[in-house]
Amino acid sequence: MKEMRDGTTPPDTAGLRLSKVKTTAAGIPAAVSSLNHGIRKMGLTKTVRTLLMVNQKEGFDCPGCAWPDPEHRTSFEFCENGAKAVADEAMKAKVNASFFQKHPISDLLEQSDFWLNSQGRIAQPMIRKSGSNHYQPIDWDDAFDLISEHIQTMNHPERGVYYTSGRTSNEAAFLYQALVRALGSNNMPDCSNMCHESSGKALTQTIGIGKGTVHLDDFNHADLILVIGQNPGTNHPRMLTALRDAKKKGAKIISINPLPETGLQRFKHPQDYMNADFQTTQLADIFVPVRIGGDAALLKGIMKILLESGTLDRSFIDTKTIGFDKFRESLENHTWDQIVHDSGIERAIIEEIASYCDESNATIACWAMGLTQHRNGVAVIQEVVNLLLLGGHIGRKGAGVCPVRGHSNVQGDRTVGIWEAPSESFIEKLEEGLNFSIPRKHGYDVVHAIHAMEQGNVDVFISMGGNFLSATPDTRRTASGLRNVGLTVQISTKLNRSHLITGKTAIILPVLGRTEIDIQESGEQFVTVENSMGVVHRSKGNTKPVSINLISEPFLVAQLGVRLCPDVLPWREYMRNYDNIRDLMERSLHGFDDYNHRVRAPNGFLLPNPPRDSCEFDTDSGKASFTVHSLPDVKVESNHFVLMTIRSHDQYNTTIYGLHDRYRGVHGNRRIVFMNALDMSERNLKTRDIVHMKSHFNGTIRESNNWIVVPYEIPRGNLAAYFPEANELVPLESTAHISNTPTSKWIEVSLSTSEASILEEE
Ligand SMILES: Nc1nc2c(c(=O)[nH]1)N[C@H]1C(S)=C(S)[C@@H](COP(=O)(O)OP(=O)(O)OC[C@H]3O[C@@H](n4cnc5c(=O)[nH]c(N)nc54)[C@H](O)[C@@H]3O)O[C@H]1N2
Ligand SMILES: Nc1nc2c(c(=O)[nH]1)N[C@H]1C(S)=C(S)[C@@H](COP(=O)(O)OP(=O)(O)OC[C@H]3O[C@@H](n4cnc5c(=O)[nH]c(N)nc54)[C@H](O)[C@@H]3O)O[C@H]1N2
Ligand SMILES: [Mo]
Repeated sequence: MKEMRDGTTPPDTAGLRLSKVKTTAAGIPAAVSSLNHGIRKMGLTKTVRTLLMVNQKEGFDCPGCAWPDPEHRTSFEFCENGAKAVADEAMKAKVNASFFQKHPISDLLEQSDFWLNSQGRIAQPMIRKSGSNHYQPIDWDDAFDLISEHIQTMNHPERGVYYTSGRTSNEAAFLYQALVRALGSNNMPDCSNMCHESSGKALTQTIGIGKGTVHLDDFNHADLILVIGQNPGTNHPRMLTALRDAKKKGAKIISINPLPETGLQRFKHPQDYMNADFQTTQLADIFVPVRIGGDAALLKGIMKILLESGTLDRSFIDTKTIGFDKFRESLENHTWDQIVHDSGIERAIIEEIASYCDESNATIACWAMGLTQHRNGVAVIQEVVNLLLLGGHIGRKGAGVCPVRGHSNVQGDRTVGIWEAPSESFIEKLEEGLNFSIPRKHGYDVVHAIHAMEQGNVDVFISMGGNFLSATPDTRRTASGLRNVGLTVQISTKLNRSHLITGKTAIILPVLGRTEIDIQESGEQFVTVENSMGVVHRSKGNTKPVSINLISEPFLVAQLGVRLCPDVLPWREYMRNYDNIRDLMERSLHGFDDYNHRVRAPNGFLLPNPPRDSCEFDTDSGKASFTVHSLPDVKVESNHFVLMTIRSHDQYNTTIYGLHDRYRGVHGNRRIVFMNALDMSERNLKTRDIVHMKSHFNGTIRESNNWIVVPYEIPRGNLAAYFPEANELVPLESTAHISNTPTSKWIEVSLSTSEASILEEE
């Protein structure tokens, strides 16, 4: 047998087309693109029927992002990229036994992520037996028995690892964590470890809750909205509507980002054309092209000015916070030279931003992966908190922190217990409801799980959704770790690379998606989810499942429960009627009183949020806390670059819908490295030249060949490439302090061409 690919994506450099970078987001092209994706994958009738149920009160929650729904909804509560997510899930093509018979695993590994995903919905359970190069069908019962046997024969409960991606409903996630804890471990890494973990940690320490403190309506009352390290035009398109509405009411918007992302320039809501409104709205008042990793310096600069000449909210600082004096002193240690150098932003611009901050009576700070995936991810978010605390912008209408979540239920999954490091108060409440004792020892997060696999300490790995191989850092190492595992189980909807790089035995369990009708013994079921702003609401699919062989995630977990620990919970009751799961959740979680009743309200209900509700802080001191941080070291070797890995407009994380990064003008190929034109000419590089990249970390080197250079408006010394192709360059050990999140936005790299290594050595 020929040697299998190592889990990285094939480095194909053909087919690239470049067009002009777009300056207006959404508009007609977005509406056309939604329909195109839908009709191609689902057909016309299903497209119309499905899209009209997205985010409706009686419909399903969009599997796209976690942006909240307005109270008064139109029939058009989805965006271009939400429509793509829906079409991608509800597509008609199927991956079944004959597909796997035709395609050996070694061949599938040579295909692109785009090709793998376009093959269709996985339609029946499959098994790859040890040593085989093919998947073959397996019955559901046999699959459950085999998984249970593997778990029961582990030497220790900690040899099992149970990953969760963020689409899992509250009900499925709650049962899953109950099962894992009944088995005796907290080994529950999740996608959040690679995503907003830094936000959760930063906010819990400073304001006593690991979530945002604003509501959608706060956007209507804000004077100033900071959008830091986030590309909403692509990743949270419905946020642009909120920004536009805020703007119409007079809010100012500042975008802090190394790239001039299109969505933050001009915006046109596709629906406006129906009202014959052809105006576009300019969103960002100031675009601040910070250098990658320069946000901490920039924020310190802004706060230095505010402390010297701004108006502080003294009564808020005195009564609601601690640590102000130390914080004030610490800012004196940072010189303007360093601030300007590290941020890459001139002092005059920093002064302008500070004056916007000073004039605002209600500031919202939004951020996403541009802040969290850095070594100082926790610290830099705490600088954002410092900035808001100076003006009393937490617990006030129109103001607060707004970490914009990714996966549509990633926040809910954490709320209901998908957490490798649960707090004591969480465990105590859980024990009250579940009636068995919960292990205290913290489990593995994502990075620790990969280390454990590398060391041969994992026998069983179960993945509730997601694509662990491609989403995690250091692809080759993760691949060899996964290959060490005895049994890997992927609970999935679509084919991805984690089905191809597996443990010795591998099982694929296909499940119903969000869009599909879920019928159990007691009738049609709905599930619940929590959006980015703490609203818990229902989600109910309305399309016929793509295959009769699919089961729901809650049903699947309960089936494992019946086999693995039949006596601890009445699992069959949970399969029969999800209301029974929700009753159990009500007894086991804080804030879920009267769950079954309250979640049936048309807009769901709000979870408690002390900072927002009553300006109270559940910290040791009972106050919000200023924190002091030194500036991160942003130096790299001369002639090295800092690389960030970003999403294109045509992907959902590792799911590649298509090859058009429309706003950035890149089409037909994803193996791109964006570079400043001056950096290119200094190195004699032309557009479309092929370069090789090496990443450097603590004396270790990772190599990735064949990247196409594309000039772009990006700060000098910075580069950008797409996730997940560039993950092979992210060192497993390079993680954020405290949150342990991989530093996917800060990778030190050098470049070379095939002809010469001058680029590196000069
Ligand atoms: N269509 C679509 N929607 C999605 C997703 C998707 O893949 N596709 N993914 C979902 C998920 S799970 C998540 S977490 C979110 C992700 O949403 P985002 O965080 O918006 O996604 P990224 O592409 O990772 O973009 C990060 C942004 O940070 C900027 N950036 C990078 N480094 C720095 C820095 O040092 N400082 C600053 N200020 N900016 C920086 C980049 O230029 C980029 O604009 O989107 C969610 N929604
Ligand atoms: N270099 C780099 N790495 C990153 C990031 C980055 O910016 N740069 N971002 C990180 C972030 S923010 C995140 S959140 C992670 C994402 O990591 P994951 O959540 O693990 O990855 P996804 O690509 O979202 O997972 C896609 C797969 O989920 C399955 N799926 C989809 N819907 C369902 C469903 O309803 N049920 C089930 N059971 N399965 C389903 C499909 O099989 C699909 O192939 O990646 C992280 N990795
Ligand atoms: Mo994410």
